[in-house]
Amino acid sequence: MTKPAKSEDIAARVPPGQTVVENFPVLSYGPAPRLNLTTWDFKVLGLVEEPIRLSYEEFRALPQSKQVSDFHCVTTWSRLDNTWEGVSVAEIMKLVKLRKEARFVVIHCDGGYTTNLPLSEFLDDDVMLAHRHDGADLELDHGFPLRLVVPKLYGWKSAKWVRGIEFADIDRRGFWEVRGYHNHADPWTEERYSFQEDPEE
Ligand SMILES: Nc1nc2c(c(=O)[nH]1)N[C@H]1C(S)=C(S)[C@@H](COP(=O)(O)O)O[C@H]1N2
Ligand SMILES: [Mo]
Repeated sequence: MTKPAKSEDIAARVPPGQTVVENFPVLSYGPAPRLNLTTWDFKVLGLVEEPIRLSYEEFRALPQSKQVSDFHCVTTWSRLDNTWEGVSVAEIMKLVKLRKEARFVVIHCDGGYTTNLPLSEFLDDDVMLAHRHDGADLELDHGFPLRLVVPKLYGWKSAKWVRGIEFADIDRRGFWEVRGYHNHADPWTEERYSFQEDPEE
């Protein structure tokens, strides 16, 4: 058995204004999109030399990895020690050649949700495309068959029902980023709302 973590160790992992939950809340704008795995595909497009399109079988055949990370939703819940299984961003990047102008990423989801992040943060080694959580396939409401996991940023960057990754030279705000949420979303500095953004950036 693993030694129980001391409460002060746990406290150091919880960003300001957050409360740890043991359950796994569902936070979605609208219902889960209808899923059809026979027509499902995953695309990498935008500023790459050759865009790619993978079927569900092709995506599931990619090399797998597993990571444990904490998850922080801007609505103030944090869920610690999530075990995610899926495909690392490094593995996806082996399939394409980025153009040098690429500096930002837009994640496209079934149902029209999008989110944006800087290329450097997308390429962080803890970012992954997950299809399993805590030892089981993702539930539909948690993003099955595929979601992004970005542990260092608030949960709305961890897009569910991902269908495409687009590389761009300019930053385009995603679904929540145009509706008042912060463009960057660092939970440790409480980058919650867009009015907090530095107008110089
Ligand atoms: N496609 C899509 N992805 C999404 C959302 C959404 O509404 N649609 N909500 C985001 C928000 S605000 C959070 S906190 C997390 C919540 O993930 P969970 O529902 O698995 O807890 O998903 C994010 N990804
Ligand atoms: Mo959220």
